[in-house]
Amino acid sequence: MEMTFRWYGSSEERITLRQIREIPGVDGVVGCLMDIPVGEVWPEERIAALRREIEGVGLTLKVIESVNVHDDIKAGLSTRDRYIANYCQTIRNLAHQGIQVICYNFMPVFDWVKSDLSFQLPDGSNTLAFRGREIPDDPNVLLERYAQGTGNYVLPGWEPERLAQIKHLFEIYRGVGEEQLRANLVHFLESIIPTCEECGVRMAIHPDDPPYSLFGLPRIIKGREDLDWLCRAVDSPANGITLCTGSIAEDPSNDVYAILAEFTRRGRIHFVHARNIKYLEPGKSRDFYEAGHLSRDGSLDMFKIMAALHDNGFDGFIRPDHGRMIWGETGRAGYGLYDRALGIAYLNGLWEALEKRGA
Ligand code: DNO
Ligand code: MN
Repeated sequence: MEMTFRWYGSSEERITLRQIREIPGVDGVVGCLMDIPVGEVWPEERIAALRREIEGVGLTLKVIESVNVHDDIKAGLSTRDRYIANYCQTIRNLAHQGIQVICYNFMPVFDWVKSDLSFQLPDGSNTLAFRGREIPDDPNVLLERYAQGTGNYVLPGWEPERLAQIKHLFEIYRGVGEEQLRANLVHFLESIIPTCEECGVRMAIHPDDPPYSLFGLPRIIKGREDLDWLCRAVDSPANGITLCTGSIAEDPSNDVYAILAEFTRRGRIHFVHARNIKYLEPGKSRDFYEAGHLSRDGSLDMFKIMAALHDNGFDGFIRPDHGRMIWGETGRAGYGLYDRALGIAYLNGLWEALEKRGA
């Protein structure tokens, strides 16, 4: 297992690489180039510069999150070929610079959706939450809410330039149901996986967050059956998964421990987002907030999560997912320094206990 920490790059971050280096038990940074427009090639010299910066403080850059997929590919427009060719070139450029895993998602229009970006917790901290009744019918209302709540921070997956064309985005998905979206994902994977195999890169799809349809848009990576379908659709270890425990568990009928165990055993989990969530009304709704990482703070058993990985031979990359905002920190929702660092200490502690248990 290699422990990592997501970092958006020095021009985007208040958190420094030196701070990340001082978190005990971090091996590497999960990096990205936030300013490359979706669909364009990531220039190799930019990747090399990022890698030099990260390696300069003694950390590694082996995972990228995300290389986003252009909506023309997801919607299956005839213009997709150009974007697929660009994606393949980005894969080659990343591979040249030592990248092993690329995280991506296949959610139409929006990446993750939450109703609250700073939901108050009794201990004084705040966190991301999802309350179904707070989700507006009009996604523009959500966009405005996000823009107000985050100051100058661009939320990953909610890039303003792209979402400015939200009407157009919804239009291109008209008539694209789940079946068509699946066909478009298969076309994408069949086009890129040979390149990945050639250059030793593994793709790792992030599950839908939340794992059910919102705003009438189709969603296809929601649970065990979808992941099984994905693995079979293009049967290569290069076609893998980012198992995000929080996202999968947002549908309480998903058995997150069994899913982790099965797909680790099948060699398809290349990257894990470990986070806990707390159901607000268990049995009544799917509402939740993102809790601190500890089992006792949320509804998931983080020991069982780490055990499912450990006992099935997980040897990929892992990172704490979102953290709460604590100790007065402000900034990009979910991506502060302190709570994610605490998450790392805890996850590493669980892992050490598992290693020493003397199985
Ligand atoms: C939210 C993240 C997602 C994730 C993408 C992966 O903060 O979990 O934005 O990075 O869905 O493509
Ligand atoms: Mn995640």
